[in-house]
Amino acid sequence: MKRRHFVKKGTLISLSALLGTDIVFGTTLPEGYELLGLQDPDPFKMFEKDREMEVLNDKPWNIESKAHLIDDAVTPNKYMFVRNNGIIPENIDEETWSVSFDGESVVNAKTYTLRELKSKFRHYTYQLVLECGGNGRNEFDPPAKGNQWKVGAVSCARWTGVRMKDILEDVGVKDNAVYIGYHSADTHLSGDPDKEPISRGMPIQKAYQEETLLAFKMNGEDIPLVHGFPLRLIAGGWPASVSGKWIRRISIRDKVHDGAKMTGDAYRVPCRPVEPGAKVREEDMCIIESMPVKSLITYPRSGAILEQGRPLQIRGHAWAGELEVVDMEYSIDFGATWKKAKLQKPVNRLAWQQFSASIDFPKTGYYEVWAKATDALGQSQPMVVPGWNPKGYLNNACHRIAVKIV
Ligand SMILES: Nc1nc2c(c(=O)[nH]1)N[C@H]1C(S)=C(S)[C@@H](COP(=O)(O)O)O[C@H]1N2
Ligand SMILES: [Mo]
Repeated sequence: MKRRHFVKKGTLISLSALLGTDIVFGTTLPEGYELLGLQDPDPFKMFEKDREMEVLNDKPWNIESKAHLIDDAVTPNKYMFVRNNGIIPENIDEETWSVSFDGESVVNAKTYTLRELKSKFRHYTYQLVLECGGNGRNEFDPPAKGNQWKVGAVSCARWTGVRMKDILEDVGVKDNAVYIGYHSADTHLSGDPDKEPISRGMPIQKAYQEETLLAFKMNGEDIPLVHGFPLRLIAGGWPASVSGKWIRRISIRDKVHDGAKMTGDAYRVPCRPVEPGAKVREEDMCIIESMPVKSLITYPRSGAILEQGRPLQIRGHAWAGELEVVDMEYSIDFGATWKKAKLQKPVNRLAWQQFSASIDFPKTGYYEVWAKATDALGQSQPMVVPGWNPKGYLNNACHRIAVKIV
C-alpha cells in the first residue's frame, strides 16, 4: 500500500479561504484530493436542464436551447433557456415571501404575502412566449457585445398566476400612472447590495392586459428557482427582460421606469434605422416593446440526412409579439420561391403557433429549408439579418436548416 500524503498546512489555509470556512478534518485531507465543495457546479444537474443545452456564461448563468430541442408546443423546463443578469437568490422561503406595491402613482401602497395573493385573486393560466431581446445576437456585423445567443433564447411555457390588472385595481392606480417597474431578489454581480442587476418594467397599458400575470406556477408546478421561484412577472410577447423573476416589489410610476437596464442602450434600438456600426445618441434610442415576427423549424434538426422518395414532414413554431401570425411559408431554393405551410391558431393570445409542411425534393443533393412567418400587419421575417443596432437586439431573420437527400 502506498503511503498516504496529507496536504501541507499552507495549502490547507488557502483551501479554507476559498471555502470561506475551516476544513475541520483538514489534517487528514489526502494530498491531491479535489474537495467537492470547490468543484465546478454542474449547471445541467443544478437547473435540471438537458445536456444538449449550451452554457454561454457561468457568472451569471446563461444557458441557451437549440431549435430541435424546443420542438414541444409547450416548452418543458429542461429545454427552456436561462438568462440571468445577476446572482440567483438563495434560501427562498415561500411561506414568508411577500410582494409590495408602491410608487408615485399608487393609491394605497400595500404588501401581499404570496399566500394572500394566491387566495385573494382568481388564477389564470396562459401559454406565453418569452424571447430574450438579444436572441440571434450572434449574427450581427459588426458584432454586438453581450451573450452571443443563436436561436435558442425563446420559450413558450404555461404560466399560472394572478392577473396584474386585478392587483392594480385592488391597490388603486392614479390617473397619472404611466409605467410599472419591478424590483427583484437577485443581487448584483459586484456584490454591492445597493445595486440592482436589473429592474425593468412596462407601460401601464401592458400591465393591464389580460395575460400579464404575477405567476407562481410554470407548466403546472412550482416555478423552477432559476426561472423566478416563487413569484414571477410575465409579460408575453415583449422582450423577456420585462418578465422579472423573483419579484419583491412593483412600483407604479408617474414616469417611464428608470431602474437598472431601462436607460442608455439597454433593451433599446435606434428609433430610426442606422448604418451598421453607427454611434447612436441616447435620445435617438427607443425602448423595445412588442417583439417582431419570427419562426423556428424544430423538426428535423439542421444537418438531417434523408432518403429520396419520401416527403419530409417539417414542423415548428411561429410568433409575432402581440400580433398573431397569419401566414407561414417555406422555401427550398434559397428564397427564390415560397410555398405555404399549414399554420395553427394560437391556444391563447401571445402563445406561439405551430406550423407544418410536407416537402418533396426533386432529386438527391444538398438543400436548405427556410421558413418565413408573416404577422397580421403584413410584416414578414427578413431573409437576412435585419436593421443593425448597437446591442444586437431583434434579429428575426428566417430560420434555416440544411438537409441532404441521398
Ligand atoms: N430578476 C430578474 N429578472 C429577470 C432577469 C434577471 O436577470 N433578473 N433576466 C431577464 C431577461 S434579460 C430574460 S431574457 C428573462 C429570461 O427568463 P428565463 O431565465 O426564465 O428564461 O428573464 C428576465 N427577468
Ligand atoms: Mo433578455
